[in-house]
Formats: sequence, C-alpha cells, structure tokens
Amino acid sequence: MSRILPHSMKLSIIIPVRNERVTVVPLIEQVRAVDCGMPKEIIVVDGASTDGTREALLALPTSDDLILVFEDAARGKGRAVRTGFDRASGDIVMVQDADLELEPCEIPSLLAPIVAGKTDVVFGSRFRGRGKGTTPWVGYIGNFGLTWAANILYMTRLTDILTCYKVLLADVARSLDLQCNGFDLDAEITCRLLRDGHKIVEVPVTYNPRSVEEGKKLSPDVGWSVLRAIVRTRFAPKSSRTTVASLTNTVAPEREPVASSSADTER
Ligand SMILES: Nc1nc2c(ncn2[C@@H]2O[C@H](COP(=O)(O)OP(=O)(O)OP(=O)(O)O)[C@@H](O)[C@H]2O)c(=O)[nH]1
Ligand SMILES: [Mg+2]
Repeated sequence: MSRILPHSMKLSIIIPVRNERVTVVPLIEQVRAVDCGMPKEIIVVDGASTDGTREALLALPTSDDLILVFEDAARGKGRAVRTGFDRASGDIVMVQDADLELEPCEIPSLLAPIVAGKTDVVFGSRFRGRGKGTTPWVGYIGNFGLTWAANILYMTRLTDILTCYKVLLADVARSLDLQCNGFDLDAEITCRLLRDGHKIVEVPVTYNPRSVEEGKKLSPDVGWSVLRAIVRTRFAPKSSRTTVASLTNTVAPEREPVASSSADTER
C-alpha cells in the first residue's frame, strides 16, 4: 500500500475509564511521556466513576493536550470508545485502557506500520509470538475461541481480536458505523474492518493481566455478546462509508456524531 501522509500527523489516544483511581493518573503521565514522533491529544472518557477517579481527573492541571469527558452513567467501555472517536481531532486514533495492563511505551511500535504507509490498521497482540504468557486460562481460552471464530468467518489469521490496542486512521474509524456499547465493541471494530477489506497488522505487545479483585470489569459472560457481534457483523451489509482508503483524500467524510447524552460534561 502506498499512501501519502500529511507532513504533520496528530495522534488521538482515547482512554475509557471507570473506577480506576489507582492507575488512571499514572497511566496518563506514562502516555504523556511517550515520544510518538507526532503531537498527541489524550481523551479520557469517564463512565460515572464512584471511587474517586473523577476527582483525580478533575485535579489534573488543565492542558491543551487533555480532554476530559464525564458521562452521567456507566454506559459501557464500547460507548466510551465511540464517544472518544467522535471527539478526536487526530489523523490516527487509538485506544488505551486505563488499567496499565498494556504499556504505553510500546505505542511507537504500534504506530510504525501506519506511519510507514504499510497499513491503515494495527492491533497490539498480547499473544502473537508469546502464547498464553501469564494470562489466566479462562481469559486465554475465551479470547482464543472468539478470535478463532472471527478467523473462520472472515478468513483471516489474527491472534487477539479483543486487544484494547487498536490503532487506526481516524477516517477509517469513522467509516465503520459502530453500534456496540460494551466490550463487544472490540469484536465489532475488528469484524467491520475485515468485512470492509482493511488489512490488520498485528504487533506483539507486553501484557500484564490483572484480576477481578484488582479491578477487571470484563467477565466470562461477555463472550456471548462478543460472539453475537462477530456473527451479526458477518451477515450485515458493508459500512455505508467505506470511502476512505487513504489520507491523500482532501475531503474528509462527514462525521456522524455519537448520540451522546446531553448530561455528559467536558473539560
Ligand atoms: N467509560 C467507561 N469505561 C469503562 C467501562 N467499563 C470498563 N471501562 C474501562 O475500560 C477499560 C477496560 O476494562 P477492563 O475491565 O480492564 O477489561 P479488559 O482489559 O478489556 O479485559 P481483558 O481484555 O480481559 O484484559 C478500563 O480502562 C475500564 O476502566 C464503562 O462502563 N465506561
Ligand atoms: Mg484491562
């Protein structure tokens, strides 16, 4: 793929967060410290946290590179990510969970294939080249089974469709007509990309899994909603806005706003 990229690209890093008081501020500091080779903005979408996360975010000094969105209720990680995509002003968007399971210092290696023009989409795989690692068996087998189902239905060979590290051109993200609100959004993004013919490059990343006791909100029953998203997307019509294959286009496709609640606030 050859693509002419704008001289000055910008990265938008979307951080969905609910009740992550211990990790969210260190995470933001780590993200800020990373030299991505381009300007970046950080968009934190807080899902009505009740553990002091909101107060910790509001105590941060105001800064041009930090946008805080406060939802009036916990509407799910997927909804928060879609809100972030909609607010993003960068050329590249990516998701970074707030829990330090994945390491922000690896962001540059995720960006590299896109900056080099090799692909529009990169996933950070927790399993490629390293197998199960320290991942608990239930999470590993669940992810393996769901990734396998997507591989069969979309004839591909991915190793981790549920990774939070999804990095893509902003125009591609906006072209996907995403609908899911929960953890199933990870599958929906993957499957819509595959269905629309985008090449997904996987880059291995370091994974430090946490337990439910340490705050993990994903539970095994999420598997059913993920499987539904995989199957539903396979038989749904293609995205109506799969127009942007390259940043050489001078006219950006119209952005469809997430129907965010009027009760959401932004700082
Ligand atoms: N805004 C918002 N964020 C959420 C919500 N639920 C979870 N999150 C955030 O989404 C991120 C991922 O949640 P986790 O519980 O760590 O789940 P996970 O890491 O995807 O699970 P694994 O893939 O198994 O590692 C974390 O930063 C959470 O705080 C929600 O309802 N609203
Ligand atoms: Mg996590």
